[in-house]
Amino acid sequence: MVREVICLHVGQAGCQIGNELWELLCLEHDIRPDGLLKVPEESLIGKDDTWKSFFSETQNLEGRTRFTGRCVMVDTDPSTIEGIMHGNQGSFYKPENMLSYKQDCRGNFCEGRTQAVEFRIVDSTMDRLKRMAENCDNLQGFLVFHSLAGGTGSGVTCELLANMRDDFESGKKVINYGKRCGILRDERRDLSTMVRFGGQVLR
Ligand SMILES: Nc1nc2c(ncn2[C@@H]2O[C@H](COP(=O)(O)OP(=O)(O)OP(=O)(O)O)[C@@H](O)[C@H]2O)c(=O)[nH]1
Ligand SMILES: [Mg+2]
Repeated sequence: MVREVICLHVGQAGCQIGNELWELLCLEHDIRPDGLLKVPEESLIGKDDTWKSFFSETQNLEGRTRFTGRCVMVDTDPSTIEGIMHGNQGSFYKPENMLSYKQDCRGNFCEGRTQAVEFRIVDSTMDRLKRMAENCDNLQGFLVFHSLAGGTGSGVTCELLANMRDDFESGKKVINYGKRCGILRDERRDLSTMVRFGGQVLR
């Protein structure tokens, strides 16, 4: 049985690394950037389908199976998502699961938390996550990708994780909740964010 995993990508680093990840996953599983299979559909019959944990299936207008990532991408800065949607892999994602807003949080954790509430980023993201979770038969958990230095990656993620804990953990829908891939690149900036907001960022 497929045990679904939902990926949440937050902020520039989270979304860009996510885009690279999906490109790789598609290559590994013979899926074209537009979500259609490179191999005949019949060749998958009877084969192990555990790889479908990461992909959801839909039908295109011609009745062919089309795969799309079980993922939500969110960034306060509109240019990240725009870049991804205009890139190679753009047509692979469902547009309604790609959320972007007006301007970034300038590496400020508090700004991230403020925007998350003020612009209802948390509400919209949770809505997408819940809808995705409802379409799963055996949801295994979430993978959350975000940087620690960015204002969106730290602040918005912090708000989202609090909500995800409330909404998903109690119903035992999620067994292995919230594996987070913190991205550390610019060490000085990242460390200062962690020191300042350590208790809140790294729960
Ligand atoms: N590995 C990797 N690191 C990245 C990438 N983009 C940004 N970073 C790193 O992420 C940190 C900055 O965080 P960002 O993700 O850009 O910030 P953000 O979450 O968009 O937040 P704001 O822009 O402040 O709203 C820096 O350390 C960057 O070096 C990327 O594509 N790959
Ligand atoms: Mg940004």
